[in-house]
Amino acid sequence: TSPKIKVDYDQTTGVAVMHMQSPPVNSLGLDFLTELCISLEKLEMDKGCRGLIITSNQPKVFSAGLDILEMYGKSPEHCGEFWKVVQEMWLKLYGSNMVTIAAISGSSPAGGCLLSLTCDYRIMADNPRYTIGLNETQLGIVAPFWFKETMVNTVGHRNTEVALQLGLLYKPAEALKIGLVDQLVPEDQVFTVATQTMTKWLTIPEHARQITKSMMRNPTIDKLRTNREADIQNFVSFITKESIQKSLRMYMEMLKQRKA
Ligand code: CO8
Repeated sequence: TSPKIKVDYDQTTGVAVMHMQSPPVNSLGLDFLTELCISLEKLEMDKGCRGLIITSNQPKVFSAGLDILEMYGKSPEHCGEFWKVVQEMWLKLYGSNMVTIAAISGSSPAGGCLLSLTCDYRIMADNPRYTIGLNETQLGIVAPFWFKETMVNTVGHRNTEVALQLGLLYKPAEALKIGLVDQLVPEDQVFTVATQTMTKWLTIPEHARQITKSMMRNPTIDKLRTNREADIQNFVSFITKESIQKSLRMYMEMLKQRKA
């Protein structure tokens, strides 16, 4: 199988770019996330690699979020294995020593939004057709505490409370207003601006920036790190419930109908 992520690493700038290229919508499945974690580990170990830009090679979509098919009609063992790698992705990215920038070139619901929220800075294409947000409740599921805290750490308690209860998907202008993204740029400039922004971030003394980042993020990271197993159990018992499986099925049918 061809790689779901293309990594370009420029040794002269110390910046790596991850292009997500898993058609049609970069959904985050077990294989995708495993590949992501392996790539991240390699980059993190390379002391010369100081910055990471995450973007999408798929038109109109950054990432459709977690692959619903990994959570629908699967055994508890499979769901547990899947959830573990979702945790791993989050732990690695939210705690990364690198400067991380999300170049959000399209829609970014649920897990796609989470992926971008793990980054240090978010630049989104200014196209009102695109949306971003943690829309879990719309699928009848509940964003776990570490999704919630990542959002609170970004946009504050009140914005998060409204967004999560209603499962809001924001247009770029609204996302910018609450601080869910940091900057909007014309569609064809997302990557260029991400690269320029990276250059600026990389001028800050490395060690000071890294310690500051972990000071901001470690309380949240530690909470998951010390509760991983319980969080997996929670997820598995929730997602395998018949009523939840039914919600997922209805949601997938809605996606198909919307298309027709
Ligand atoms: N997983 C699996 N398949 C997906 C997903 C997904 N997340 N998203 C889209 N697909 C499929 C579609 O069903 C469709 O399949 P097919 O071609 O067989 O009909 C195909 O991908 C293409 O999708 P669209 O035709 O809808 O493509 P568009 O370009 O029109 O739209 C969007 C792209 C905007 C991304 C749209 O597909 C969409 O809104 N997708 C759903 C996004 C979503 O709601 N994701 C939520 C996933 S759940 C999650 O990430 C966090 C879960 C936390 C778990 C907590 C539990 C306790």
